[in-house]
Amino acid sequence: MMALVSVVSLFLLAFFALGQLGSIQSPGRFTATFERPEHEENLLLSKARGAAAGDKYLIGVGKADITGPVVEINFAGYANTEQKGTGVRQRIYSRAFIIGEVDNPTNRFVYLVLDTQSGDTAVRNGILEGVAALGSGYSMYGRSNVAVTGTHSHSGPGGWFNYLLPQITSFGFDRQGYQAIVDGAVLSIKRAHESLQEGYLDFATTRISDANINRSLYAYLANPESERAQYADDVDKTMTLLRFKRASDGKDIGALTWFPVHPTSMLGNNTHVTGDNKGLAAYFFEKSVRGSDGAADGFVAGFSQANVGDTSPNTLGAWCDDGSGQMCDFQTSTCGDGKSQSCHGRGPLFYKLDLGVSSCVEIAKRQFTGAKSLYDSLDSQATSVVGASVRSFHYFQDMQYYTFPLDNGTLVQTCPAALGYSFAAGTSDWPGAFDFTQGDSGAPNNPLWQAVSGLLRTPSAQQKKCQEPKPILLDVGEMSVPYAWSPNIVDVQTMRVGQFIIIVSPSEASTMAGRRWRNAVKSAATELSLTGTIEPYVVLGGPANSYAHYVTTPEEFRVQRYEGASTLYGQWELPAYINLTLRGLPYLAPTASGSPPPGPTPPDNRESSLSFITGVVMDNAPAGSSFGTCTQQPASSYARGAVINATFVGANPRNNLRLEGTFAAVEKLGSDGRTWTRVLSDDDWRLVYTWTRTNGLLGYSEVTITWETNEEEDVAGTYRIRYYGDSKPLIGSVRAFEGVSNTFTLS
Ligand SMILES: *[C@@H]1O[C@H](CO)[C@@H](O)[C@H](O)[C@H]1NC(C)=O
Ligand SMILES: *[C@@H]1O[C@H](CO)[C@@H](O)[C@H](O)[C@H]1NC(C)=O
Ligand SMILES: *[C@@H]1O[C@H](CO)[C@@H](O)[C@H](O)[C@H]1NC(C)=O
Ligand SMILES: *[C@@H]1O[C@H](CO)[C@@H](O)[C@H](O)[C@H]1NC(C)=O
Ligand SMILES: CC(=O)N[C@H]1CO[C@H](CO)[C@@H](O)[C@@H]1O
Repeated sequence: MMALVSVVSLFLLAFFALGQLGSIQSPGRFTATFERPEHEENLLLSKARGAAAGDKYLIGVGKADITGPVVEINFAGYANTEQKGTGVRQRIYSRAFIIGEVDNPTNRFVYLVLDTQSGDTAVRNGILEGVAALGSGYSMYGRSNVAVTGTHSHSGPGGWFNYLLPQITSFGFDRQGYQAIVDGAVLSIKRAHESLQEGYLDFATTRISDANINRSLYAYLANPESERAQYADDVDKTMTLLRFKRASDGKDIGALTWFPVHPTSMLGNNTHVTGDNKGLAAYFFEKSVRGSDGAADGFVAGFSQANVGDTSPNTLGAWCDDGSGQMCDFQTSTCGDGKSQSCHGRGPLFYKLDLGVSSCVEIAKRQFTGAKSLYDSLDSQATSVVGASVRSFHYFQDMQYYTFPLDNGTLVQTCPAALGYSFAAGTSDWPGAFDFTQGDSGAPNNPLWQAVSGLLRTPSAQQKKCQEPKPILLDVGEMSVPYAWSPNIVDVQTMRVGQFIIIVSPSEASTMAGRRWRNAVKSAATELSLTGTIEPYVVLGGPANSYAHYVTTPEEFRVQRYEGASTLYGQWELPAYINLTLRGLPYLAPTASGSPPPGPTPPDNRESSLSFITGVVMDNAPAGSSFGTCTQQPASSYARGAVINATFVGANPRNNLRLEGTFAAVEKLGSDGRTWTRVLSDDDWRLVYTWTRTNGLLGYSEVTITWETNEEEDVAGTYRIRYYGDSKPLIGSVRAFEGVSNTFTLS
């Protein structure tokens, strides 16, 4: 127990990473059904008909701000307690896509894409309650037909998770950030609902070769050779784009894409909120079609995550930053010292030592460029969505000892959730801060961890056996004191419009796990004639609805790298997920009505969660100044390409999140010499807001607004920088204020 406790504290610093202890076993026999490999799908689609003119659906899109506290709260994703927000580079959003039958309002679904680490049970419950509170006009939306997916961004505030384990690095539950996500998601659904109109859907695919690589190739190679031989790549390179086109004037109202790549371009030492490569790709896309003839005002682009598990945006591979000039060890992702700490994945522009910003722009551009050129050629190559029916199903499944047959008839079981040893090491996308094989050099100063670390338990004999060959580090599925640490109950959900089927996964599926799952759904859908005589097309989105870590193939599981160690429910998790999805598929038949039994309700920890997150005490302006006073003015002139700073007497941005608004703005002087127009806001990647507490005792702080200008996007002119803040006195209510810099010219 003691040894376990000291080992276990290290997981705090490494949440989503690569394995440390590889154990090789010969791959088991492959059992899932195969269908057409990816490259053949492309051939098939390229032969398809021209755009639109499929069946008519009710379609709607909406987008809303979900940016929680941008300072002082730990970021979700890397599970690094040190990584706390200091500002915002780009606001984060919920994007809602609604698809329904024209005549029957109950046959409709909502697919949400949140710029967050994942979906979540607490957040999902909040969203469902919020939508219900909108009134009877919204009664068709509920548990069955709302999918809450996250892009898996690693660069936004955490603290909103339902379960204890991912709350630990944020010192517990943060209601403010939770509420921001819930309210924004509800608003995005409301906007999508209000925009519902008749329209058409079509889809196509493209190959994006240079935006992802496999960060766990060693595990991937454990899959049978005959299976691997069916695919040209060791990660999926296919992006699928689904277009929403309104019937009234043929304009596009939205595009929804699926492509697998970890949004870990922004590194574990970045402290500015962004949507990482997916959020930025969406920003580029929406900007590029805004004001164009083909797109409606309010066009929304969603960049949804796919089988992301073993993918990395660090396309130059994983290298040892120890002066050796070597790549990390292929099997263990360690360096010469046998540890993972100096092993870092390198993004395409890693040599720019800017916390991943440049690589993030590059990986976002690669996804955006692929999506945009596909979008521009849809009229000549898209497949129309046909088959007027829309269906979805959802039920909860307890994964503790779920017994089911493999394809060869052998009965197997899944297990209560547990994380293996390799979970603690981190991945080459961001290694653990300590090497756990060294033992802990001192538990981080974390009040929540101090409160709960004594509650760790050793796994039961049944659990140990069930999880083999995973050596259990954290027996989270058997720990429910003071409340559940990790989900044992998962959401099983799938949606269908015409021949287009969306698997909604609570776990990050590895490349091959995603392929097997899609293939199995495709053959079962064909067998059940779910899509009539039209060939089904299947995508997988997630992590959604809850966060159930990873799902690998059984062969990859046996290797126990990070992804296998994070496959919570044991080696048969993937075949179980496939079994559970197939169980629900009959509910997607055009003639089907009703839903499967709802299953057991997962615990809702919103009221019971611990929190050691302290609030804002007070803000003060130093003598001789007031809030918003510009203390460091920009120079009087700059050439485009310059970085422009203005610093103000500030206050804590947690006093008011300014949702749908902005903390920072660049204003441009009009040709009349009098009127100012806002040209950049928190929405824009190149305008950065940084908050620094300069004196905690007296409540002083400062805000620096940084404009990274460039030749391509900025025009010459006269500008000024504006800061919007809100201060909190020790006693009394929060007050809004503004500050503005001197004017300056850009040429
Ligand atoms: C069925 O497949 C599993 C997994 O490959 C294997 O462990 C089991 O022995 C097989 N059972 C039979 C009866 O072949
Ligand atoms: C952030 O981490 C990267 C990767 O280790 C490193 O190259 C960079 O210097 C770090 N930046 C800062 C500001 O610490
Ligand atoms: C899934 O498992 C159940 C047992 O839990 C079994 O009855 C059913 O046939 C399986 N379904 C498929 C499609 O394998
Ligand atoms: C601008 O401000 C940022 C944030 O405080 C700082 O990191 C950067 O060094 C400043 N740049 C210049 C050119 O002053
Ligand atoms: C981490 C790793 O080994 N990644 C490899 C994934 O596959 C590509 C080729 O497809 C290699 O170039 C990468 O090095």
